Amino acid sequence: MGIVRISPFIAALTAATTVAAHGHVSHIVIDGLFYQGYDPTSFPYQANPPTVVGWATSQTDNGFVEPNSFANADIICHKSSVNAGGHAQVAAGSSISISWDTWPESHKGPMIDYLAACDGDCESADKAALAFFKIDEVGLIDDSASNGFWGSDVLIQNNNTWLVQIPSNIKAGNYVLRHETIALHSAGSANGAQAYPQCINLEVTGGGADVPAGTLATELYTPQDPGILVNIYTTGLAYTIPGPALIAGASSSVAQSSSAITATGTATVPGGGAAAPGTTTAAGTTTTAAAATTTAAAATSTAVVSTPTTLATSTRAAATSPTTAATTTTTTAAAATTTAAAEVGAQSLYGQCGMDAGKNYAGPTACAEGTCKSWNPYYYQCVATA
Ligand SMILES: [Cu+2]
Repeated sequence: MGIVRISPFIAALTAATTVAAHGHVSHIVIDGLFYQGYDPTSFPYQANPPTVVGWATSQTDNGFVEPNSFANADIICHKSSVNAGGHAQVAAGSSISISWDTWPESHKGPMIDYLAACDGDCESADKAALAFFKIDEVGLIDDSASNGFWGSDVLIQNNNTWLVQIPSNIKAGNYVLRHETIALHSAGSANGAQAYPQCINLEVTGGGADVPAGTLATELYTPQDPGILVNIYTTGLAYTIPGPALIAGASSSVAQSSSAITATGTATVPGGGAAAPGTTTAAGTTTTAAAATTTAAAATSTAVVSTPTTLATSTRAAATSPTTAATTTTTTAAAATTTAAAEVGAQSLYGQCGMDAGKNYAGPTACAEGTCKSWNPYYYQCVATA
């Protein structure tokens, strides 16, 4: 919630959900590389927060943007957003796994993803000029379930993770990914919907020639849209997902699954290479007992450098060549063997550790190297000790 409502009547109606924790995108995974997102609940209080791929916001309470603000800048990349200092590289046609730290079951609504091309680096792009085109949308899936089964329910079922495919037909370049859910539990009242936009800087490689037309974020929605002002507590609801139509070549959604993390990526900063705290070298074994799959990963991941166009061409050419040197071997072992291996000893760096909330993880709880960090209730990982 985060909003003190004026009407006592409405306040009483929504009181049951006011204690639920909202969330934010804690990290993304691209081709096994883990990139930290912006944590609005802790970074604003740090003297030197890390440079990440997620846009900074001022919403320290994990709050939302209300429909009455849909025409102002808060709707672009959340409240008082500031460009992310770095970006992650992704090949057109491949998928990005976007993980929220948590999401309340009561906050039902669509999952929507947009891209906006940056004129130059996204780190310095004018957010008010970003024109977003829609690449993914999932709204009401099944109205027969109690209060419906929504895109947000799929997110929760997939450990608060959403998989989105970057269309293969778009032109290579720098883009802001605007990932969003709109909670509709109070949307039957005027100004009751809650938008939670989350922005990430991407450098899309490969791709085609398409340069889709976009819409300014301040023009995506109005408070009166049928997908914004809507009572979801009715039967026979035909829900209309707000915003423009999907672009040609976008899949409305890809099958949701979780992505294995094999190494930690470092946000790339324009002209500077890897962001602090520097290059990460991973060498270890990640064992997922439930899947009976052992992934041996030895990867050195340094995200690709993008140099501002103000630098000399020769410098740019040198700087934009990939510096990632990764060797990843995946072998599928017999379940008995893998499980036995998983239950003894401590987890290696970048492997899963700890205990997940669903108790679906049966691997090592301790880290042989690094410390066990909780990214969300379902995923703990051995990360390098700072
Ligand atoms: Cu809420």
